[in-house]
Amino acid sequence: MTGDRYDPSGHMTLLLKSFPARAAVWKRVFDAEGEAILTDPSATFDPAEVTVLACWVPPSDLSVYPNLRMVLSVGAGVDQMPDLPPNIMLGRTLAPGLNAAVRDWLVMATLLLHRDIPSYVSQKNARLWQKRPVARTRQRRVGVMGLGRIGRLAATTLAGLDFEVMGWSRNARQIKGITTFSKDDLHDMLCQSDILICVLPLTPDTRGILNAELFAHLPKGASLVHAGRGEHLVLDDLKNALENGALRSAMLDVTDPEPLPADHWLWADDRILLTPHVAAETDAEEGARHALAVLSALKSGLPIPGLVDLDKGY
Ligand code: NDP
Ligand code: OXD
Repeated sequence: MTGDRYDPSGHMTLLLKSFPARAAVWKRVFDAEGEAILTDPSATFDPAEVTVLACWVPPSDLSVYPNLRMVLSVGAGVDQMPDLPPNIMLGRTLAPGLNAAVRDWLVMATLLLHRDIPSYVSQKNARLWQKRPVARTRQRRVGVMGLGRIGRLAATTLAGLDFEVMGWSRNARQIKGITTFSKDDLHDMLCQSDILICVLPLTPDTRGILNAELFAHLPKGASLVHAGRGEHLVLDDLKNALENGALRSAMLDVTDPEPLPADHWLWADDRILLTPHVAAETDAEEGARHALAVLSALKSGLPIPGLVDLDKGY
């Protein structure tokens, strides 16, 4: 092996497959803690040393790493991961800074739609100075699909801004100041959601969940905020919902496909605000510290932070 630290004493070694800037940060953080890391997959090393592989997407043949115990997503999502052999665990990165960044984006998007900014963008383009009634947050009901680390943070922040906030999750959750709904009660939340936020993980249960049937349950003229995954949203149904007035506006951070082709209708539709999957990005230092916590748990047999439940898919 060349270049990276090599630990022949049986310690766990993490192989990071990522871009050089992230690799440099992880190497510095691991070196400071005296932990073994390989950051150059093209270097020569003994694949038997690799016990954890950190990456966005792993190579197709994992059998080259006979002692691999875990694949760790460097992001919050794991929907991009292929099915792994049953003896290999799957983890996701937990990073408070990433959760906070998505929370910021969701709150920003909600406020933009609450204050009807898409209409003012159109008016600006038409050089039209025309006032609309100023909406109050306490008169706006917001439904949050997904009450995980990010959804909870967004829900409580929005409640702090006086929005009337509801949230929906698989299991019943109790969150102070939020009206919560679980699995089969989605429609009860939808029919009261003037602004609907989606921050669900992408799983077989949630793929295509933002569709015509769901939009039909919203109050007429509702708005959609979406930072989950592009595949949650059926874009043809979004278009129809905007046309038939079921929806008034939307702000999207994720699309299917990504990047969005230059000739896609979304670009030209004034009712849509769009950002290119930038609600958050895992900070390299935070990611490295999470990976260290994973290694420590693996060594000590303690619960592994961010371990994915493969039955649930998140
Ligand atoms: P968590 O795993 O912490 O929470 C997921 C939430 O979704 C939980 O409340 C869970 O319910 C709920 N959920 C999952 N499946 C269902 C279902 N079938 N029906 C109802 N509720 C369901 O995830 P995070 O909050 O950390 O992240 C959520 C997603 O946000 C990520 O998977 C990723 O897709 C997206 N994301 C987007 C980013 C961006 O830049 N746009 C950045 C980071 C994340 P329960 O509580 O009962 O388990
Ligand atoms: C993630 C993302 O999952 O950036 O980390 O969407």
